[in-house]
Amino acid sequence: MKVFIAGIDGYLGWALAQSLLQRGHEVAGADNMARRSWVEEVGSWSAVPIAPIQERIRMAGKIYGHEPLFSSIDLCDFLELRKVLHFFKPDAVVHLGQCPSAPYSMIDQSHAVFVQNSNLVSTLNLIYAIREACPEAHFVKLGTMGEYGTPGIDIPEGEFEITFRGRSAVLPFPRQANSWYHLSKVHDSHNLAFAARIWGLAITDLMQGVVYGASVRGLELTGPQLATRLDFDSVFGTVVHRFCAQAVIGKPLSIYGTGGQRRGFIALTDSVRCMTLSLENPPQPGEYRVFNQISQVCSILDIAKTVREQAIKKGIEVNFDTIKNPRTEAEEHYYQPDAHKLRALGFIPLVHLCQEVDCLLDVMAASSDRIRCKQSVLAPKIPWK
Ligand code: USQ
Repeated sequence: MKVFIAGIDGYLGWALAQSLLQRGHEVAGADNMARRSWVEEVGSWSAVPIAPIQERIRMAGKIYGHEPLFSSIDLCDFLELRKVLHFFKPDAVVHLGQCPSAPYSMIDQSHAVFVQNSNLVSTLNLIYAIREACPEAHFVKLGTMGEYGTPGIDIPEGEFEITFRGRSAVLPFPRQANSWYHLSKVHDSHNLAFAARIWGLAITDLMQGVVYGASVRGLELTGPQLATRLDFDSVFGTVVHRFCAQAVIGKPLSIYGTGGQRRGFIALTDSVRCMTLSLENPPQPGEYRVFNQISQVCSILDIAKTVREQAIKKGIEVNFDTIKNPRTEAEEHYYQPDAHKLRALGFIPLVHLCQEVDCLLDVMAASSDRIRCKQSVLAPKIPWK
């Protein structure tokens, strides 16, 4: 299959590209290196060094026997994007090329506008370019579990059956996102459902939970060319990575509020496997399907305890720091998302949280000098209000 990855230089994009190459798929990708500059803007860098994209692409060609076609375009540049899709004619397009940070979108007015503008425009450009250049292609779009928020009832996969004033219908499940970033994904979801409906595009919208991990089973993600980026700062680092980074440099784990917030989590290995399953099992033309992409649900306190348990085994002492929550979010709540559709395609989670935390602690420990010299970016500085 020919797969075009928008955002091939990112955390998920670079891992997925290598996994697809290893499975014998033909890969092309685009990236404008924005993720590198956003992380630099907030004063941080990846815990593991990563090479310039051209070096990464060359190395991928050497290792997997096929060099991905790479375009350094901005997804907001429709004319360039359209040219690339006309040239490559993919069977599938995966959109991983968005700003993924809730705190970044909450910095101020210009960051909120930037995140919603570039995220929404990139998706709209991709659906228009697909419609024109490769209307049969399957569009796999990365959404987020955060679209649903914490509604206090079970969370279905995208839609649910509702009875109102005596009439029943299957309707989109309400979205109650908690940041301008998460809301950008909500708006995307509506745009995608509409595109499938009017043009017959085949679309998969992945509601992914918090991803963690530095490894992908079956791949050697070592060295700056093959490793995928690993952020730990308070803006682009996600909670598992941040706790592991804090543990290895002897800082207390920054639990926001009570730590009772519950989320769906998934290891990088399993995220890549889920995306691959979606790609290899496309929907029908005109079908817009939503998958909840998580492998387990736990609280932030559970994550902190797991990091502490694994760290203790390595002789690392870990303390907790319960700090005032910079976000406006529920801290004690019901959280029960469905996650059946990917299982029906054959997904069985391979990696358990404690296994990958064990591995992450080793990776972070080997990078502790890089983390220590950027430790001022560990403390959260962006309040929601
Ligand atoms: N949290 C802490 N301490 C920290 C960092 C985070 O307690 O040091 C808490 C937050 O308050 C939040 C939870 O951990 O309740 C998750 O925060 P996060 O920063 O790990 O993740 P989040 O901002 O929700 O966003 C991340 C990715 C985003 C993706 C989303 C999936 O950055 O791209 O869409 O996870 S989900 O959370 O399911 O919406």
